[in-house]
Amino acid sequence: MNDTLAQEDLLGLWRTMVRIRAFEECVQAEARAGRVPGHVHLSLGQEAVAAGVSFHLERDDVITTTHRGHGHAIAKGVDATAMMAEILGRANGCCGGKGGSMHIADAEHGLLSANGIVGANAPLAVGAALSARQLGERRIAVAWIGDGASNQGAVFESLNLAAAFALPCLFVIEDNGYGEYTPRASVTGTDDLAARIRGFGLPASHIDGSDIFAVEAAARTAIARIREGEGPAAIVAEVVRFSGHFEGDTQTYRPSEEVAAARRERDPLSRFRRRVLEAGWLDAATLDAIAAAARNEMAAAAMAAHEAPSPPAETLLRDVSGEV
Ligand SMILES: Cc1ncc(C[n+]2csc(CCOP(=O)(O)OP(=O)(O)O)c2C)c(N)n1
Ligand SMILES: [Mg+2]
Repeated sequence: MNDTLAQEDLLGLWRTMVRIRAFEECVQAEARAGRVPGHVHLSLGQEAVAAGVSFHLERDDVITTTHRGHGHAIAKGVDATAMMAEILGRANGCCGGKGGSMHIADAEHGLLSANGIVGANAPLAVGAALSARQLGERRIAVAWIGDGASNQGAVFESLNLAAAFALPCLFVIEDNGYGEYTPRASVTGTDDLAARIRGFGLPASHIDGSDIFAVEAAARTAIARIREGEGPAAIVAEVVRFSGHFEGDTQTYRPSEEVAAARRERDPLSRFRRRVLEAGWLDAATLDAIAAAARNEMAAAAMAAHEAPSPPAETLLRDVSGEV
């Protein structure tokens, strides 16, 4: 136990991180075997941000996420088996197998949508925050944003309106240093994304997103402020994307040592494990058992998806705009 987190909290953070890691390693294997229709974008290496922020979210809170949103969805409570079926295009997927990785939605667990249009989910979160305010409901909205997306006009407008209207909205910028194959520094006028956000009139912290304790603490402060009705807040979390932009990306634009070093030094799971074992907060056998259970859960999810049917052809035009 540390000063602020009980043992069950620490176990919960670990469980969320290893479930995300196991889920995405399974998706990676499925993609490599050619069983995933379309692209998948993995968040391997970024798990601590999803787990640490979502630790402070409640079921009624809502999120909008990006093309790289599996971890955000799992951490928010979306069923991993339904997500796996969705990614593999099965009828029992959480969107009937017709949305796939980039369009996962599950309103019951507060995932309004993933989004393939970079930056487009930010105004949706602001709209959800405005509706919570107008309806007098306590929920908050979270916009997950990449460093590339943080240069989009739609994101600037979202930050501005959230600040102007003091809306209950959290912006989480996961700065993994790349937008597709382009280094952030080559297309961004400042290295200090948090300072740029503060210019819109909301507080923004800048943290090491590989350290779940830093993420948890920043989220605690930001979300407490939002729930108190004091307006929006932002967190800029520096992370390393272990995988390519999409699964199959050959990453020729990036030195291989960059990823190898990050896996050695900035793996959020190894860092957590080292810290809690050194401090004597948790024991290795418990951590290993939780990780093994997560791997079994995700292997079973993949197996179940393999056995499930594809959506029937007659449902092709159902659930889409202009439904027939
Ligand atoms: C409006 C728009 N422009 C461009 C693209 C192509 N695109 C897909 S992902 C991506 C990079 C996004 O980078 P970032 O926001 O940093 O997220 P990351 O992939 O690093 O998680 C781009 C440019 C798109 N999908 N939508
Ligand atoms: Mg990025």
